[in-house]
Amino acid sequence: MDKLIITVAVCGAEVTRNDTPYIPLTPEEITSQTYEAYQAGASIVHLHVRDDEGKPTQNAEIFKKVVKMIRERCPDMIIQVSTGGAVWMSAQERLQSLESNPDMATLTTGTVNFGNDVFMNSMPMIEKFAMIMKEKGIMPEFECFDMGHIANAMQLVKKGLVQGHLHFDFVMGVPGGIAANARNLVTMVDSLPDGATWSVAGIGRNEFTMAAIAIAMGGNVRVGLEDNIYISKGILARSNAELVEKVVRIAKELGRPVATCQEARQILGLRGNAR
Ligand code: KMH
Ligand code: ZN
Repeated sequence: MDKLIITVAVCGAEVTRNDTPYIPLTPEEITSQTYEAYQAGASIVHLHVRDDEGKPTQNAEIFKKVVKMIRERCPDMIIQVSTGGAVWMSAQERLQSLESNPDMATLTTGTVNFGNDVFMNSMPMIEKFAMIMKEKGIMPEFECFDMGHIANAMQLVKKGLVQGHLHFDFVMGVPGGIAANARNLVTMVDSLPDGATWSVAGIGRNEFTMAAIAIAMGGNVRVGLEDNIYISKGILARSNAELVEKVVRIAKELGRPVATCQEARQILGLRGNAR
């Protein structure tokens, strides 16, 4: 088994201060919580940013500013920007984050109900996103909210729109997406091509159970306040680092070493240094 890659999804687009006072919103807060999570063992940051009012935005200048601030404090951390943004954003708006010169970016490979909303990702949109990432040399992480999204990702590979190492993130437990359980995870993992790597983002109360299953199976883990705001039942996590620390403890108990940023870069086939 490879060492465990931990991704921290620091703030996302949906969580507000009404949900938890600990959600980082400003560039300084996002950077400082990313730094703490990096020190705790996260090697990838899955990045969204917020505007002056704390609302989600894909504004290129804000992304550039936060990417620069994170690189200064976490020089070798893998920065993965979101191209998912928020459900109401246009494709053009979502693509702006790619201007911040990240190491990686998310590429959601299918449409999914998202609670009462729809997270729209038509095939032409997905192909356009993949083409732009390829042109810019940004490695995609396929975000799969359901089984069919894996097949769509493989269509991109077949068309030559994605080349090199393939890395998937299974987002499990979104209302409208695939349910978070071991049987579904095994089915998803079984349908991956040889050599691909994967992680799991268990949403809400599924975060740590799915993390434990993924660690035992040789996969990787995403945690963070974007996905889950509780450290244990009814108790708010006080920071992203606290969530990462819990994954590190579970991994230690299960005998799975945690990857450094350099090791994570090697496993994912990324260049050794930040861009
Ligand atoms: N906020 C969700 C609608 C991604 O970052 O690529 C989409 C999302 C996925 O968070
Ligand atoms: Zn996201």
